[in-house]
Amino acid sequence: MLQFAPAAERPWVMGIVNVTPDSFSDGGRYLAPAAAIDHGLALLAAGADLLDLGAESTRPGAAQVSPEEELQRLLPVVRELRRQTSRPLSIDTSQPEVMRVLLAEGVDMINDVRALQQPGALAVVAASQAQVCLMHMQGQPQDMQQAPHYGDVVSEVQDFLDARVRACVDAGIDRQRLWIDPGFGFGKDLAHNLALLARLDTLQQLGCPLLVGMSRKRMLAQALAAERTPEQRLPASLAAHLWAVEQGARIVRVHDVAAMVDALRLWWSLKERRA
Ligand code: 8Y4
Repeated sequence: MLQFAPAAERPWVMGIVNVTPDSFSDGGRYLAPAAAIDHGLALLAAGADLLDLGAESTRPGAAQVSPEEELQRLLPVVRELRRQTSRPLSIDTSQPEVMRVLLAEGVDMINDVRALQQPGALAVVAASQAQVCLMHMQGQPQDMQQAPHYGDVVSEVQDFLDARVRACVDAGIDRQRLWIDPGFGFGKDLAHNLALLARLDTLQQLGCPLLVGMSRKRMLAQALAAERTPEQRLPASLAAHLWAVEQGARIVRVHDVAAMVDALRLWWSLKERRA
């Protein structure tokens, strides 16, 4: 079995593949899978260690998608990528039925922004051998950015993730399969995001490896106090993710794989010199 980013190894780059049909194109239904497959293969060629495939838009304000629709989008993409690569495939989903079907297709990881809280999700993952990423979110994507509020954001996120780790272990999911993620931008304002990033090392106390994703997110422009389109956020993204790996993050979830791989390669060569 494939070792999943062990501690002694360099951090891994997870490439983001969106499998959402272009609503402006009638051909979306047919073209979307081919475009997503091509994009996934291109990210692997650019050095991605694994891919995260998602069909539900979890951006602030996005509408929900039925499990049937999610599967219709994801299945052809998962099948073809599974045929073409042995690199791990992660699925960004919260729906147990989507998890069940795609785990049977051989995916390696479930990346759930709702941390397996949907009824039935724990049991579906427990019946597999897959890795799972438990992410923190306050509220739901439709309303999460309206009024995020915390007393102490770091300890509240830590307590939530601790409770979800316990729920997983109680449901029969091996601790060794669990990843944790503070969920940058998910029901958090700039101050919350920066507090979590600055103190990311404290989440290590939970004993699970950390996965983080800040690629192209608004917090990067806000931190610079500057107008930056999502594509213009790359320099800040590289700095933020290098900071995160310095604090112990072991997988970074990004759009711009080639740039992140270069940045991490340099960072890792310096780490190894000191080892
Ligand atoms: C531009 C492009 C601006 C994308 C914002 C975004 C995370 C995640 C997402 C994360 C984990 C996103 C599915 C939000 N973020 N999964 N998923 N961690 N584990 N927004 O931070 O990329 S989607």
